[in-house]
Amino acid sequence: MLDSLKSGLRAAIKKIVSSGAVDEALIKELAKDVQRALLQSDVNVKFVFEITKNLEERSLKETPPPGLSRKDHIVKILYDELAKLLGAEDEFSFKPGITNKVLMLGIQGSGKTTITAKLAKFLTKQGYRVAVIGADTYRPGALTQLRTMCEKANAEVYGEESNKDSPDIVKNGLKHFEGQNFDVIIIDTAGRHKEEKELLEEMTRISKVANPDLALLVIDGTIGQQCYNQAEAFHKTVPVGGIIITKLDSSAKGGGALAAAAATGAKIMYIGTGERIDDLEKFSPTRFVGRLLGMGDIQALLDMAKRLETEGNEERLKRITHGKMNMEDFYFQIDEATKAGGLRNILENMPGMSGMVKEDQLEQQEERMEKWRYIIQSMTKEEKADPDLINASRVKRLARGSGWPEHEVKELLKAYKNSKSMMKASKGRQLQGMLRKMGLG
Ligand SMILES: Nc1nc2c(ncn2[C@@H]2O[C@H](COP(=O)(O)OP(=O)(O)OP(=O)(O)O)[C@@H](O)[C@H]2O)c(=O)[nH]1
Ligand SMILES: [Mg+2]
Repeated sequence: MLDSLKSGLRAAIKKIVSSGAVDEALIKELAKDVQRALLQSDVNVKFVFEITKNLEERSLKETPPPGLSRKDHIVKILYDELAKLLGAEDEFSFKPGITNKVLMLGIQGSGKTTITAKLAKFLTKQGYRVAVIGADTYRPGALTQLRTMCEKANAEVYGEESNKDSPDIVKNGLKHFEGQNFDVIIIDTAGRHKEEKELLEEMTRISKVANPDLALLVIDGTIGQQCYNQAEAFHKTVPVGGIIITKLDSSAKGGGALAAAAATGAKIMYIGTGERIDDLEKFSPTRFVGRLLGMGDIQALLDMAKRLETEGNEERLKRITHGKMNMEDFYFQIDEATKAGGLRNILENMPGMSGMVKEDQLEQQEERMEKWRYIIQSMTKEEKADPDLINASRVKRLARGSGWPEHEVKELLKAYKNSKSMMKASKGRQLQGMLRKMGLG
């Protein structure tokens, strides 16, 4: 998926990471590389320039937060700017106590019928009562296709084989389902390729009858740049409340996804990743961009950067880097580094960090953390503030209190002392340095 964009962006990042010092020329070069990669993947020119302009300006102006190197910070900015375009994650907000009407929009073959069935199943599984209306009077066998697919979702389909008046079918369908306490009614519509004007007019008429609570635009992820105009045209006709991109399992260019989101201001909510009824994924902008940049889910790194940015932690980092770390600071450090579920993945893929963290080491570290958590909990306030107080008899007490043997307590104290003195020596500004000093590298 998204191969050319992926390789273009990754090459750009690699250049940054493998360069010597970061200077203006290098940042400008990065912006150019990113520009080229995005344009080649059919992202709309306007957005390409917006992204790269922000990337350049922010990279030159902003100081990296404590814990992130300049290079990592630039990568984070690139990530931010791409994710910003896609918006935050969006979820259905169906109103309780009423029947929410969802109108599907999209051109021929975009995947409306498939998505209708996928959503019917997905929402039913979430506990919603879902019904479907088939209002495609163009495609031969449209209703049969819809019924066959919706059978797998156990959703009732209303349709009229011989009626050619789609707004009329919608009206009759809504009447048919009235009073049956459905939470959601999904209306599958026709798509026509060439006669866009007629299609949009038909959607206007259906929309008047249906008065939808949500119009979902279904876009074929393989079509690239055309996405923008298509999305814009639909949005002008019936305001689009959410976007679903289909066929992202094939060799989609993916830039179109960015473009469609930008054209309507609506969020991409779900993606179709195959022809089977369960091939529906919730769309996550962070994961999408993370995948693009080859960093797995970058969210954990961002969360950490955010945590490190907060004031309290700055104090803490000052203490740590000045060799004044106490036991709680020590614990905080390892905890940050070992929020490994997400971090593991990120560190592996993070520019400049790949190969640094080995799987079994992380696992060992997680186990050790678990023990240390108990031991530290058994310490008094004074001991936490000044671990040097912990003499042989206190070690015995801590071992008893935590349920771990004495040598584990001693190992914790040794790791703490090591870390403290090495931090002091290195002034450990960088996360990378931090991890290595703690024995993770
Ligand atoms: N690989 C893949 N194929 C898909 C996906 N979604 C839909 N398709 C296929 O794309 C084709 C068109 O899908 P439909 O759901 O019929 O599209 P539509 O928008 O209802 O088409 P019209 O009714 O003609 O407007 C079908 O062959 C689907 O199996 C997907 O996520 N991945
Ligand atoms: Mg269809």
